[in-house]
Amino acid sequence: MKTVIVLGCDGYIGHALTLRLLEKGYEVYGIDDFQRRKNVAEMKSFSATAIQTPEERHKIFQKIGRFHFLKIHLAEIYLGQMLGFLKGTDPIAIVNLAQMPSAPFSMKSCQHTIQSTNNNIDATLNVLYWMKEFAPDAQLVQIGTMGEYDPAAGTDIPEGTFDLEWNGKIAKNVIFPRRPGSFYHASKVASTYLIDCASRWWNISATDIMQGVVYGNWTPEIEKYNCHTRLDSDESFGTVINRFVVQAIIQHPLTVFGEGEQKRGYLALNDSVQCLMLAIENPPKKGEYRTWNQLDTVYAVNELAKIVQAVFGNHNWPVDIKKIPTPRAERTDNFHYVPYTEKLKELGFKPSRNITDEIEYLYKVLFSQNLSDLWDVAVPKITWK
Ligand code: USQ
Repeated sequence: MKTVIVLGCDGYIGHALTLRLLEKGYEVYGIDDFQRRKNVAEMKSFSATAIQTPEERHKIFQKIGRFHFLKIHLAEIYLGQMLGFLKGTDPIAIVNLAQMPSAPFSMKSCQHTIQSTNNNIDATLNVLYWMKEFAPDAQLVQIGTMGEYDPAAGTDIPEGTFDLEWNGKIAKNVIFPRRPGSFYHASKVASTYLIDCASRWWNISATDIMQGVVYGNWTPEIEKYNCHTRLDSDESFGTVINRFVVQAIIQHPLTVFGEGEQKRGYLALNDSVQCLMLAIENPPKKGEYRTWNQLDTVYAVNELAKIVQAVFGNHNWPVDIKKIPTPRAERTDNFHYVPYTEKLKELGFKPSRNITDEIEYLYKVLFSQNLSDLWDVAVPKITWK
């Protein structure tokens, strides 16, 4: 039986990935400190899907397969506890989803910036040191973000590295320039360089994934075990499609930021999990640092709002769209955004969920829930200024 360690197994993607791994017969060691639950409560929000307590989740996991759990804050020097928990394991992969994933949350105050960057950078360093000593042959699968790049850079966005031509000379495989859009995104840029160092100095194998915006809540395992992952809609932890769907349910106008022409790459939760499994099951060569862009389709925010409006319209459910000033430091006009996504396709990635079907699914899951209290978290209050 192969072992995978999932850091952040209680989070939005970590929960869905843990279910998939157990269903496929992997032994899973999960670590989490329930920070996401705490941070969402701090936003005075809650998951729109009804989710189980950690204890209830663990019972479900343990019915499916071999699941072990440790509650620990990975950004602290903890080695004793973690060593005891993972002693004797021989993982093929450590998937690092134990990250504070929100740009707005990281911009809320100095304390939130430090909390976010400390969590993301120090946890990554701890994991790298642990791997160096105890799992040198495992692969690190790290969730980075497409937001490490400047979306409006003006050039196409290659997958991680490129050949830099300067003054008539060419440097091969240079890390493509980063220009993060928040302190959260900057913490992921830092992790990219830390992992690249560990790979060059310690021969650690790593897949550093530049992931786009994930949305939705369906995976076959979530359906089979009736075990939803969370679905946030507050300004910090709700990604835009999830926010728009919840706003539509509570009949709040969809909050398009600025002109709404800003483009990003999106992928459904089930496809994010599919890609992570491809990374786990197709490891890089020993000591290789590889990176790819993980997304399905590029949309402008205006297009997303219209798609949500149309799906709800089919249910005779009227939805308004309202443009509000963007609270972020971002371009919201129409710009060139062409990220390459060849590497995942080479590994066999085929999108499994269409955006309309996923929104339709969310409508069915959510429409009977009482979500009116989420009205108060619809309009953003955190600004970059
Ligand atoms: N947006 C709106 N209205 C809203 C919320 C967002 O117009 O009510 C717009 C934003 O201005 C932005 C786009 O939608 O242009 C995406 O925003 P988001 O909040 O869905 O996503 P973002 O802040 O970019 O972060 C999310 C995840 C993060 C991940 C990132 C990938 O929270 O963990 O790294 O997506 S990417 O966007 O490619 O950097």
